[in-house]
Amino acid sequence: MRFLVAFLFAFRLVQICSASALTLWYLQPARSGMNEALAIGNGHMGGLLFGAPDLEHVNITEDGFWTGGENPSGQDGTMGNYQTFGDAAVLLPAHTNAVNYRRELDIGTALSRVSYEAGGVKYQREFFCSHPAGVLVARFSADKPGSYTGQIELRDSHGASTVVWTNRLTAAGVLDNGLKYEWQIVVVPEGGSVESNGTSLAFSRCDGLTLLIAAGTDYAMDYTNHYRGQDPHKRLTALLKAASEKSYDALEQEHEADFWSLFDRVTLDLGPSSAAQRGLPTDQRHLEAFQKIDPELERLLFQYGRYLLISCSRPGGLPANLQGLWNDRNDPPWHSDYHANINVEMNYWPAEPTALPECQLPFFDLIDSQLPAWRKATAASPEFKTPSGEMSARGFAIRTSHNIYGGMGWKWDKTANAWYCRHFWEHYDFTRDKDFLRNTAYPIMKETCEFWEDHLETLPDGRLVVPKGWSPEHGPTEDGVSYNQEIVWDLFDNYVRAADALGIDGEYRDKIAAMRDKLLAPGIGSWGQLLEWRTEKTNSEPGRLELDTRDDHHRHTSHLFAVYPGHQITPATTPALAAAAKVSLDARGISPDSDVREWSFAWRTALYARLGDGDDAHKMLQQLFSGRNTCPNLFGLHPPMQMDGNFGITAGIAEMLVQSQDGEIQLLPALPTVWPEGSVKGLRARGGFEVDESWKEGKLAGASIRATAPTTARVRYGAKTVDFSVAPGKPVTLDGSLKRTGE
Ligand code: FUC
Repeated sequence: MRFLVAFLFAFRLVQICSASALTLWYLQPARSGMNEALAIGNGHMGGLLFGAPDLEHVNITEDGFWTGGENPSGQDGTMGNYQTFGDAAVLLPAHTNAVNYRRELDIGTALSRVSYEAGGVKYQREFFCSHPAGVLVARFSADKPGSYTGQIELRDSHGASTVVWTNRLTAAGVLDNGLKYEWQIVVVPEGGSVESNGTSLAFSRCDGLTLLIAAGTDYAMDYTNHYRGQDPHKRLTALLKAASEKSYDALEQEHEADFWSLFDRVTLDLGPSSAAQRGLPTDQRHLEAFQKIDPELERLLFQYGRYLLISCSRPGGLPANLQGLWNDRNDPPWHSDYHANINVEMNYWPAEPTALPECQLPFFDLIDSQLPAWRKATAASPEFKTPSGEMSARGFAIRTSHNIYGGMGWKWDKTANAWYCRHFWEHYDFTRDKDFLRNTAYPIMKETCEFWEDHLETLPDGRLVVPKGWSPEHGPTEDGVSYNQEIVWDLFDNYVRAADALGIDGEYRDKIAAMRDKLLAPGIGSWGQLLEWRTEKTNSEPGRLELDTRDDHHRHTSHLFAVYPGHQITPATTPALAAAAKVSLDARGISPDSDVREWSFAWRTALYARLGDGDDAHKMLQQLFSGRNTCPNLFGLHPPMQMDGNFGITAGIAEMLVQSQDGEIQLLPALPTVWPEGSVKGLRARGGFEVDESWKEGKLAGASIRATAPTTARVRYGAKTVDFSVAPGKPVTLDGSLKRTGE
């Protein structure tokens, strides 16, 4: 038994030491929520932590808390907004003139802490948001007894009054759309006393306090019941009862065990930073890293995307929206909604390659729950008359924005339906979960193929085009836009592979394969660029960006979808188109006074990686550290704050290290010269593979390939390839020349 305790202690020590390098830390409290506060979440409920000594406030959100409804008009202004519950406030009037202040978020353990000294007392706060317990936990402790006197308020953002009962504060209400919501704070004192003082709880001379917070609504991902389920009261009360019957340590241990079961699947080492860099608070450090490479901060940025995805997207909940899970206002930018023309897809780019496949399930669940409303809206829209003039009868289309009630807003994004299908296919391709493919992915992929079978138009030369498409958010609406063509190609190609994997629908599979091969492919323009539209533009929209010229620095690189996330254009299989894509990508540029945004850099990191250019990929990554593209809390900054870049850069870094879109596992396909040595463990590759690799002096030092089922693998490093069989539990290890070792 003693050995086990010693081992666990040592293990925890190692975790804390390695985790400490994965810590965001600051020497002052947060002033603004979305830009400075530190985020914790359990996939459903989230907290933003501000950390002021005399007033801790925890902004609370929960993923189903939306106004709006099915919004049949499709008007952007009537689709509703993601809401915030408001703030749990802990007022500590005596905690002024604090010294030795530090606030931190340790993403290796998903714990946030605040420490300071005031009046000769050392104070500590610790916060986490537990997935297993379903509550947010905040613990206040001190090195002297009786040091906590103050009050706790529940500040509801919709003005609901607080009901106070012994050690519990509750606020509940109903939004204009009929959604019921409730949140509760239970206070567990250590010593001292807690009593009601009308609409808040007063505590006096406590040695410490633990707050347990739960929040929820009666939202349900169920169209047939108008997206309503059970009143949240009983569920929240039960969660808090169960949590209050556990010790703080027990709650923390079960939280950390749950978090580590996902987070610890992938470790990354990009080499050492300097002691000077490690000694900088994060709000200063990231600005320096924009100028001078900081490998440990780049590693933290990679793991931050995984931390945020685990914290805001867990099975049973709703997917990450434009702000992930967090939101401190009831009229957030772009509704804090799901944008279908790059943003929500980017949120999920890291899920499969960085070993978080279950974090993508909420995206599939939401899509599935919205389909009845989306089909209805599409069938009713004159925008989707078929070439023969019929109203759309099969499948669905999506507008650029959507909420959680089947409601959509702004312009239709013609091929977002096919882009969403790519995520279902990728989940299968990485996990090789045949049941998921058969029961979940294949039906929506086939339905969307049928939609495009009905809607594609045929040019006189027999090539197929998407009619009246648009390259998001600039340029004309016209037939044969590259973005639209590439996404439908991707859908058809993935559908063919899905039908082959299941061995079904051979006749329809052949029909779609033939249509795929007839799709108009993107062309190459006069200055060697990949054409964004069917014909090269020689004019520019009055007052807007140049189109199709070297001065077109638009934030979107939609015409490069086929390079990433798609796989139609690769240096190996389509060298001319890949070279043209590079010309277009280089032309988009990185000038801060252009239209480029934080998520643009994430996408461009992945694009350069796919084109085998590690140094330019790293150059894009480094842009993210500038104060123009990243907030002090390392959230992406559009502006305003937006989270897709946080997820996208994690995927982009993974793409620099391992790729698998060409039917083989490519090791170090885009290693930048600024990462001369390092290692990564646990990345996933299509085909059900897990990949470890290390490198020294910029060259592969070794790799280990594991499989979740018996299969064969082809591994590539540079011009060399090796083929071998892999079985579960029998990893294949290779040296830097791809020679098998350890046999
Ligand atoms: C798309 C982008 C914008 C922004 C918005 C949320 O419209 O073009 O830059 O990211 O989504």
